Amino acid sequence: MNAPLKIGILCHPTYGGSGVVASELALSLAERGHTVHLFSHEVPPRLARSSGPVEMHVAQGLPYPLFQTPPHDLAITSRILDVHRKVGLDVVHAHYAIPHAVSAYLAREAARAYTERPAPKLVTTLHGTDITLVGNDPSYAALTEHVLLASDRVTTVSQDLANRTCENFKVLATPCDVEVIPNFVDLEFFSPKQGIWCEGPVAVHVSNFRPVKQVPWLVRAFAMALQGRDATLILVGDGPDQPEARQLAERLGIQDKVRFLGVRDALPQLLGPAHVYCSSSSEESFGLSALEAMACGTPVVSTRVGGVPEVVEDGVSGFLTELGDLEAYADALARLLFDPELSRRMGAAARQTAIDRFDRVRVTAQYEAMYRRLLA
Ligand code: GMT
Repeated sequence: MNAPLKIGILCHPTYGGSGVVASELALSLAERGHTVHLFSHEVPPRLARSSGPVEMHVAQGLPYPLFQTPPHDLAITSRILDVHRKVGLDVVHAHYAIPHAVSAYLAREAARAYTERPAPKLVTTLHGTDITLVGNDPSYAALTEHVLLASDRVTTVSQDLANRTCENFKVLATPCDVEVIPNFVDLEFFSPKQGIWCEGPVAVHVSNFRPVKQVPWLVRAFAMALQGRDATLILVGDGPDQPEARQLAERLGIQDKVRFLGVRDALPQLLGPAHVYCSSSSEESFGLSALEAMACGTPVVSTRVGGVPEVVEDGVSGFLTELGDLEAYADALARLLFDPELSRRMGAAARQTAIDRFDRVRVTAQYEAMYRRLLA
């Protein structure tokens, strides 16, 4: 039998997908008997709602008048070193390259230089905007490239993101040495459920309302899909584009049909009873919220971008439409909103896809196998 591992995981403590995946992975690895330490500058919400045996290290750094904000990425590095010196980590696994791959890289280098234990292996998992918008920006690109090259393993959450990583960072591309390990879902927590409180057809969307999610565009498409019929669009989450989406709903005269719920944890109760989940992003490396909806038995309408086609099968578990094609998107939305039998059938196929390809237990085993290969 394989000995349990000591694993350190770094992530952003947000409702964003990378923090969710990292927290769920930490819990799932702990369930398999490993000792897991999670490092962040706050407790991630997905960890907070669980009672799992993951040791949380909140590292914020000392506030000091010289700093605009305390450099918590350095505090995280320092905390990893403390833990490594005490218990000896086998692996440090950074989620989202900036700044976590850098924090983890510094910790590994310091462990190599100063501690008597073998240094931990460094794994970096890329989630999307960390290399498509942030890590490839000239202000970070050189360092991102360096830490990707220096990682013992780089993984991405979709094949599309692996391709884009190797296009953006050519040093990784001879041949492209990036492993694809897809995102996953807890099939017990995200399962078909009742619980919605509004009458009639329901479309639901969950996001951080950043421009890349195109929420105002979604409100426009929903208005177009209605054509005088009754339905509700439930918007879960919050972020910079929320005021614009709200104003647009008012301008289009559908403010009573668009409900802004803010950030919520009761996602299965909101996703499960909906007739359709809508994703309208201009870019999406995977689409974790869409997968969570699918696991709840809800079909998806999405723009055909990034890794989404690796998750949603057009015509089977939902519909994919070309980016910018408002009419096609509105049409797909209307088909699922106003045809309960189609929504039920595609929803069942969506749940089956989640079971067959994105089961949390199976994907966690893939991560564990990768750690063991590095340590062998
Ligand atoms: O950019 C975001 O939407 C948040 C970001 C994150 O890292 O928190 O999400 C990315 O990672 C998720 C988890 O792997 C993926 O499901 C999302 O598709 C991806 N977002 C984008 O690529 C825009």
